[in-house]
Amino acid sequence: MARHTTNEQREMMYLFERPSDPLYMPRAGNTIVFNLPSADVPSGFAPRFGGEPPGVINVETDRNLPGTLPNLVTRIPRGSPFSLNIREHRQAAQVIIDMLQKATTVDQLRNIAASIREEINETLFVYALSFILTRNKLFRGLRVPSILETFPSRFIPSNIIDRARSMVNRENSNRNSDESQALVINHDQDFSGLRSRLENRVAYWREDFGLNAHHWHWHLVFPSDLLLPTETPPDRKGEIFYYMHQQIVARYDMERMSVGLPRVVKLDNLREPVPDGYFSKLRFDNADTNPNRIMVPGLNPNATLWGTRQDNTLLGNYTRLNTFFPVDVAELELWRDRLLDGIHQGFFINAQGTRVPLSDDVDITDGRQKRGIDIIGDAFEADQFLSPNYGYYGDMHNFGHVLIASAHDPDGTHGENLGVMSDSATAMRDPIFYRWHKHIDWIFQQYKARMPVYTVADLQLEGVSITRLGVATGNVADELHTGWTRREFEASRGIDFGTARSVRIDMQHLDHKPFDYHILANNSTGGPKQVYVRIFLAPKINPSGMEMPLLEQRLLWAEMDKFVFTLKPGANHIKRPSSQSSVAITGELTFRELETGIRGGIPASERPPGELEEDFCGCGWPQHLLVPRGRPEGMDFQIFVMMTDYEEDRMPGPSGARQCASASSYCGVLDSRYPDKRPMGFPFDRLPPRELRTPREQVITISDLAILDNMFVHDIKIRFLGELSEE
Ligand SMILES: [Cu+2]
Repeated sequence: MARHTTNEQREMMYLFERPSDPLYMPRAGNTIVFNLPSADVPSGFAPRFGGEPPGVINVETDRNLPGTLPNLVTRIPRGSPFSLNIREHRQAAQVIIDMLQKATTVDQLRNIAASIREEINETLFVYALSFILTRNKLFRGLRVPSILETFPSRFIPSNIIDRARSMVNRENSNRNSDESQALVINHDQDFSGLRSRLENRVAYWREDFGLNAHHWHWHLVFPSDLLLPTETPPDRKGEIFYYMHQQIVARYDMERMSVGLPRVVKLDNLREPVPDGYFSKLRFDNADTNPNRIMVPGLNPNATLWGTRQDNTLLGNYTRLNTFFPVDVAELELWRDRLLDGIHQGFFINAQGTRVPLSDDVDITDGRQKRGIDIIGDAFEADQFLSPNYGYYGDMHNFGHVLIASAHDPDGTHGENLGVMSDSATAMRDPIFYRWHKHIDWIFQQYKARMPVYTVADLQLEGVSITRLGVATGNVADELHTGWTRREFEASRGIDFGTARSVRIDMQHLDHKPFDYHILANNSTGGPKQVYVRIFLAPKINPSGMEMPLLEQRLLWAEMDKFVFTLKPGANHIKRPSSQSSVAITGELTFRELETGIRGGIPASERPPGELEEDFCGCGWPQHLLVPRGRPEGMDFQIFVMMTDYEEDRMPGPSGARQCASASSYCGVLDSRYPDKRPMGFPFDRLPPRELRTPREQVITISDLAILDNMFVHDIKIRFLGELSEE
C-alpha cells in the first residue's frame, strides 16, 4: 500500500469540506486557503481570514483536463439529487472517475479534482473522488472523511440546521461569546413524522445516521456498472447485494417487532396506491449555482427540498424530459416476470440466446463458475456489464428506486426534485425502502426455495461439539442492554454557518452496552481443529405469542459475527467481545481525526501500522445498531452458534494483510475474494430440512436443528433501558 503524508491526507480532505462552497473560499475555520488559477476565482475576490497567515494549498491546471466537461455531466445541476439508480448519472460518474483516474500522483489528483469541483454536482464530486480514493491502489492510504460531516443536510432535519444557524447569528453579535468554544445544538428525538403514525415508531432506526452512512458506503463499494479500467468486479457482487439487503430487512423486522409492529409487508403490486407517504424534512445546502444549467422539467433550480410523497400515491411512468432512460411501470412488471420466469425454469437466457443454468450447488473455488444467486443478483441490481442479459432482464432494482422517488412528479412538470429513495445516503429513511426490498427479497427467496435443503452431511462437523453458549453484559448473564446514547459531530465541516467556529450537532441515538459471547466447545478430532464460528440472532416469539417455527423465523436470523478459531483438543472456552463483530464497524473517520491524525485519543505515530487502513474503509453495519432495541420488560431472543470446517469453507487466496476486512460479512474484503465459500447467510439461506437423520428428528423450531453437535441455540433477553447511563 502506498504511504501518504499527513499533509497529503489533509490537502485531499479539504476538497470534501463544504461541498457547496466554492473552493476559493477559505476552509478549516479560515485557516486554510486554496491558491487557485486566477480563472477559477471571481475578479475582486480575496479570501478573508483570521490573524495568522493561513496554510496555502497550491492548485495548478492539469494538462489532462478537457476544456469543457461533457454535457452528460453538466446537465446534473448542483444542489439537486445525484442518483446511482439513474443510469445516465452512473454514466456521468464514470466520466468523472475516468478523468480523476488519469492522475498518477496525489498532487495531480488534487489538481484535477479541484479544477472540476465547482463545475459538477457536489454529490457526484464526492462520490467519484471517494471512489478513486477507496479503489485506486495509488491513493488507497488516503482516507475519505465522514459522509455525515460532508453532507449534514442528508442526515439532519432542516429545522435543526436552521436552529444552529440562528445560534451562530446570535453568538456572532454577542460580545461575551467565547470564540474558542464550539457551538453545540442538540438533536433529540425529532424525526420526520409523529409517533402517532405507527410506522414512525421505528423512525429512530430508519433515520439513524450510521445506518444511512453504511448504505452510502456499501453502494460505493458495490455500485452498478462503475469500475476502474484496471479492476475486476468485486467477488460475488450479485450475491452480496442479495445478502446485505436481506439482512437489512431482517434487522428492520426485529426492530419493528421490538416496538410491537408487524413485520414489513412487501410492495408487490405496482398498480396499487402506495399507502405510506414520506416527508423527509431534509433540504439541499444550496441552490443551483451552475450558470450553464439546462432549464427543462425535472431540473428546477428553485427546488431546494427533496421530493416528498403523499399517502396513497400511485406510481407513474418516469418520463422526465431530461432523461435518456425513461421507464414505465409496465417495463418493471415485465422485468419482474422475466426474472421470476427464469428462476422457476431454472435458467436465464443470455444475450446470445444461450441458457445460463441457475444453481447454488456449484464449486466457486476457481472463480470460473457463479452460483445462481450471484447471477440473479447481477441481473437484478442490475449491472449492465455483469447481467446475463441487461436488455432482457432490465434494471429492476434501480428503476424501482427511481419510480418511487419520482412518484410525486413523474414527468417533472412540478419542478420537484426526486425523493430520498434516489440517494443511497437517504433512501433508508423512507418506510417504502423496506417494502420495496422485501419484494425484491421475495423474488430471491423464490429461487432459494427451489434449492435442495441442506442435508445433515452439509450441516454437521464431525468431532466438534458445542456444549454451552451464553452472552454476558458486564456481570449480567444472558441479557443484552440497549438504550439511548449521544454522539457529537462537526456540522460546520459540511455546511457554511458563517462563522470560523466549530458548529457541532449532538445527536441522540440507539446503542447497546458492549457484551461478550461465551462458547464452550469440545474437540475430539485428536488434534487442533480450525473452525468458522457463525453467530446469529433472532426473536423467539411471534406476534401471536407463540414460539416461532423455523419456517417463520428463518428470514429473521441476523448475522452477528463470524470468525476463525483454532480449537485445541479437548475442552475450549471461547470468549468473543461484541466489538469485534465481522458485520460492524465503529464509525467513520471525522475531519478532525484526519486533520490531527488522532483517533480515540491515540496519535497516528503510536498506533500499530495499518490499523487505520484495516478498520476504517467506511463500509460496515454501524456497531451501535448491532443489537435490536428489545423491550423495557425484556424481549425473548435466541442466539444460534454453528461451527463449520474452516479448511473446507475458506476461500483460498493470497495471505498477508487484507484491506478493509473488518466488516467482511456484509462488505467483503477489498481486492480479495469473499473469505467464506458457503452461500451467504448459510445455513438460513435455504428452507430448513423437514427432518434430520430419522423421521423422529423432525425440524419444527431452531432447537430441533440445533440437536446437531456443532450447533447450539440459547435463549436470551434484550432489555431496553431508556437512557444508557455512563459508567
Ligand atoms: Cu441498497
